[in-house]
Amino acid sequence: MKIRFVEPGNRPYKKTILNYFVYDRYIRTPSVGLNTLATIVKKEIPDTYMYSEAISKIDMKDVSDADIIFLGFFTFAAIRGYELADYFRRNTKATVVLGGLHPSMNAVEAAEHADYVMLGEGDETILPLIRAIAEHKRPDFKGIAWSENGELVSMGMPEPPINLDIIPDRKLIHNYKKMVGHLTIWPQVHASRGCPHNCDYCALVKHFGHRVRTRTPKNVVDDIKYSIDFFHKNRFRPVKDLWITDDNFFADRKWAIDVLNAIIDSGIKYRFNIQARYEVGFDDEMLELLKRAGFFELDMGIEFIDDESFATYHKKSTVEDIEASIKNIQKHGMSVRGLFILGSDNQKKGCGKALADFVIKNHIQGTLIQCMYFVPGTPAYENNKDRLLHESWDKYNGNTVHRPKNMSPYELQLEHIEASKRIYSVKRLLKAWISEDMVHKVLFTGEFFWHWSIRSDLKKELKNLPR
Ligand code: B12
Ligand code: SF4
Repeated sequence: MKIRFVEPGNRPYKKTILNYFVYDRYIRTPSVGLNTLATIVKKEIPDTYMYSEAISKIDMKDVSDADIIFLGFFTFAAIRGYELADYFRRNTKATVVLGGLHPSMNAVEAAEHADYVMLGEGDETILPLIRAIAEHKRPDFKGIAWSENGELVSMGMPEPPINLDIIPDRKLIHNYKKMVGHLTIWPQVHASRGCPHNCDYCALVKHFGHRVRTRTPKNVVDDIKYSIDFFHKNRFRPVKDLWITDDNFFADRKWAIDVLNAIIDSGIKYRFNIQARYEVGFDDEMLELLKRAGFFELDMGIEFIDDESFATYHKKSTVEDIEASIKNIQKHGMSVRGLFILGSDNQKKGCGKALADFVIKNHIQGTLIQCMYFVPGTPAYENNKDRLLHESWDKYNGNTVHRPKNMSPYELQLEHIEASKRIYSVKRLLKAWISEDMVHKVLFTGEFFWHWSIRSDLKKELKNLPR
């Protein structure tokens, strides 16, 4: 049996010098989730391999005689995902299966482009599905859905997997080793799944659930070691930075402490960044451990800079707490990257400038700004779906895609551009070179050009937005 995994790219890989420096224009980091599933399958089916359009073209000749083709994607890559799935169904004899967050939460839509849609996480249902297909049996068990006469037949969500101790085999991804010299590709490790919170707009908590499930500290450390080795062995790579991508690493405090101690005890000398809610900024013991383990940056899902917006979307935060938390993290010698949403129902014209002022005032040393969007399956979507401008999913990557309450879509896009322009001004670039440490000089320079490319895309979209 021959199995191929394919990760569609929002902007499929194209050979260009820009790939070395500019990250978002050509999304570069391959999916850890799909790589995890390929690793599980490879243990039973030797002829298993993966292509990610983040880093290479798909070898269509190789994929064309596969027995099963699995495609996995998030919302921003859904249009390309469906295009590839349709192509494979037309031009190969393979059974085409879609999975991942977007197909799982939009099964009715996804089932129109596939033989099967896999719901939820897939780790424990993928091998039973392969066996059923091999035996020409209907996979009528939890976690599988398909379309029959235009209607969705769904077997329901599967139980979330508990044993997550799988180290993704990076060698299974075509050309990955060759591409790790690029600065825009970095090692990633995902150590836990699930979050106890309930933010209205969050698709992740719908997909992974409230129950926090963790990998053993040893397995996490082994993955970190392997990942660092994969990136540095026989490769020149000056930048050392590994991203722990968990949505709420600190939700299980005891486990988080065990993982940090395991990193320290392992003697790994590397630089890490990690996603975090603001509460960790009040946990001095955790901050000290993070610093000792080599963490230099906390990526904080701040989202809004006004308490009214937090209340509207049930995000348990206050601006006062966030600012105090940032100060304490900085006091412990780490920097903060802010992840923000613009365009809440409480925001008005001028929110772009206000966001930039907040970032500058609090010395936030990196940002990701996203215009508000609502993903099917979330409470925010149910309450606001009639306000979405379209379902061109490839534009759900920072652009305005909804009608904000207090400004027009065009105006919101301008606010996003304004925030980015103020934060990443030439004046601030020069200032970074005078006053920041070497790591942040380099980071700010990279982000300066990255935001330049983001703004150029945001400007292109302006003509399509209602004024
Ligand atoms: C790493 C990451 C990135 C990386 C790489 C993405 C990649 N190739 O995977 C980079 C930095 C490039 C990135 C960029 C962006 N990202 Co991002 N990113 C993440 C992050 C933090 C971790 C992804 C991860 O490793 N997850 C862990 C693995 C285990 O989960 P998984 O991939 O979902 O896979 C599991 C299951 O879903 C399932 N599965 C997956 N595929 C398949 C396929 C089959 C067939 C089956 C059966 C099962 C299956 O099995 C896996 C194991 O159980 C997620 C948050 C998150 N927790 O997922 C956000 C996330 C994916 N990003 C998000 C966003 C919005 C973006 C940006 C648009 C941000 C921006 N404004 O620029 C950009 C998109 C850029 C573009 N080109 O358009 C959103 C997407 C929301 C959505 N509805 O899709 C997320 C969910 C964050 C959030 N808080 O909402 N991102
Ligand atoms: S805290 Fe983060 S991961 Fe948890 S529900 Fe809210 S947005 Fe989602």
